[in-house]
Amino acid sequence: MAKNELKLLGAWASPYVMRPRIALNIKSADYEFLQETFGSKSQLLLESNPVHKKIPVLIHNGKPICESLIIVEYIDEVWSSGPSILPSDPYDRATARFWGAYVDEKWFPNLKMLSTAEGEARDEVIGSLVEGLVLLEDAFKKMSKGKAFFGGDQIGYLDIAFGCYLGWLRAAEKMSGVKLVDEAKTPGLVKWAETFSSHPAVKDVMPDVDRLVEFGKSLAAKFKAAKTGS
Ligand SMILES: N[C@@H](CCC(=O)N[C@@H](CS)C(=O)NCC(=O)O)C(=O)O
Repeated sequence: MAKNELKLLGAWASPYVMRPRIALNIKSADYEFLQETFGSKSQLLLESNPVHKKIPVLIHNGKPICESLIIVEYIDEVWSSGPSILPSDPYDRATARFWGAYVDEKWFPNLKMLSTAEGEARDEVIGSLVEGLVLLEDAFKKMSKGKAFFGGDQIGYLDIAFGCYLGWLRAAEKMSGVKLVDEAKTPGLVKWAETFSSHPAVKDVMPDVDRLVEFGKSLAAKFKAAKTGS
């Protein structure tokens, strides 16, 4: 049997790093978690991801794979005998990838803006975030078909792609005092978020919300200082 030496370059607070960690847990694959120090990049990271210089990077038998959702797909293909992550149906796969791209390209950037936006801009950001969650609620209804996850009975690609943001979503709610996922508008997502967070493949890698809040505050202070040059 081929050896499977696995190293994951990451950091505890990164939502993107959570993705391969959950995928590897689903496949029961052991790996060495090498955490980068915030604010600096290790030589191994620079060598392994010279294009983006970002985490996560999975190094499988010495070969680097970059970009979190590409890593998740790679894990699913290589550990094909474990529970499937991508749907087997091509249309369902395309739909899951569509919403995965949506959360990364449209939804999460707004969540990041929530901490710095003020006045009317802040209202707009909150409006866009809630609008996005309502779209995701609708996608959840269609994709889950009454089951617990976007992927049906089991955690799948979109559960991982969107669920990795739950820690930061809760931290953002706490820091801003705005409830974004609520029973009235997104009851399906409320329940899904609970089920997802307590899943055995997820619960140990889901970051603590208070720790994220502290980390978020220190990041915001750094960005502010860099902006004002103080
Ligand atoms: N599209 C990338 C995003 C990865 C990303 O933004 N990683 C952050 C940590 S959360 C990072 O490495 N940032 C360092 C930098 O931007 O220099 C993915 O999905 O893997």
